[in-house]
Amino acid sequence: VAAGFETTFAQCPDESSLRAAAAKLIGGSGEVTQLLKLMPQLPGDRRKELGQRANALKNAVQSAFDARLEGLARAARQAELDAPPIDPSLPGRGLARGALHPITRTIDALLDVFASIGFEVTDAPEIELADFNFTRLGFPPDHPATDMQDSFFVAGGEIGAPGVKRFEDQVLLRTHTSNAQVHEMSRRRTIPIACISAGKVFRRDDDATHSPMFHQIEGFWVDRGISFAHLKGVLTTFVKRMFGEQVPVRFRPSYFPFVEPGGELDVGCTICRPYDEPGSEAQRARTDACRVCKSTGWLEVLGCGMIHPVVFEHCGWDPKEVTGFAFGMGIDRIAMLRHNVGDIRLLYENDIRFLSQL
Ligand code: FA5
Repeated sequence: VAAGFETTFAQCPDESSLRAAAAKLIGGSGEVTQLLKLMPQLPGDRRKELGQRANALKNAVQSAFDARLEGLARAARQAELDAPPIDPSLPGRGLARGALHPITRTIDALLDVFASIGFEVTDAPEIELADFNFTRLGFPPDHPATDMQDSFFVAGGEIGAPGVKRFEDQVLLRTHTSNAQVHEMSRRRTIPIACISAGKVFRRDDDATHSPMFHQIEGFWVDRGISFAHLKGVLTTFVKRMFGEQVPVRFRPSYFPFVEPGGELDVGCTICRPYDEPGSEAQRARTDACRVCKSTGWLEVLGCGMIHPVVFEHCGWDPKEVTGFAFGMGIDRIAMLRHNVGDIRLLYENDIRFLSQL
């Protein structure tokens, strides 16, 4: 019975054949198990002796099985360690591909349109003196935007810090890209000047349509004889290229300290006004229900106007010799419209599940 089990176990090449061989001996109906089941039928004096031997055999089989199982596991581990470290037959892990942020794509599209009209792309600082952000643009010192409540002043850059005695010497995060106008007009001495400048701006705002950091694009054109007609022509061309030929445009009067006259430009709501059926019943119903334009049918896109004579004087130009127009718009709003995003803050949470949908 059970002769040569050590040899049998040693010849088993893997765990499953070893387990099968052991089951033939010490499994539920294995040979050694059967033997043990016979014990109660033996006469008393033989039972003790044979019982001890059968149990010793069972323990020997179990120990041989355990030893071989451990030997097989050790050999498998050693084979793993001895194998080449890389398995070139495994499929590779895909690399996640990055993409430009929707705000960056919108900035690129806007700059492209103005560059194609002939505007030069320029940069202006995000950390700025109140002089360039407010004073030279003709903001009166008591204008609400100049207040601590509305703008982020840089620590150590407030009045009272070393070298900061006057309002205009204070340092703040720029509240709009209109500082680009001041830098370019103060730096350059030849006309024409036609520039476009995009970047981050900062205000103490925070809700679904206002973020403390957002993006603006500023454009301006200075030369002899620039008129409001040039402003309308350039901005209408821009809107048609950006939003489509059929989109309606309107100019409304508005106030900014650095332009006179000043205005705002609205485009027909891109959500509720399809332009093939203007004025129809169906379109009016859609506009009445539209939350994006608050049922007005119009979306405010930018502020604009003729550069104020005071700004020319502050930047070293004679307003009797040159005129110009300027405009500034919020880029985030345009990105929200292009991608139908309801909350501006989603654009800055960098959640890949959101961004990958745009
Ligand atoms: C200005 O900032 C002027 N500098 C624009 C200008 C330039 C007018 C040149 C005339 C000539 P305003 O404060 O309205 O204007 O801001 C312009 C746009 O920025 C707004 O229409 C809006 O789209 C966007 N905007 C303003 N505040 C926020 C905010 N907190 N979050 C996101 N977008 C904002």
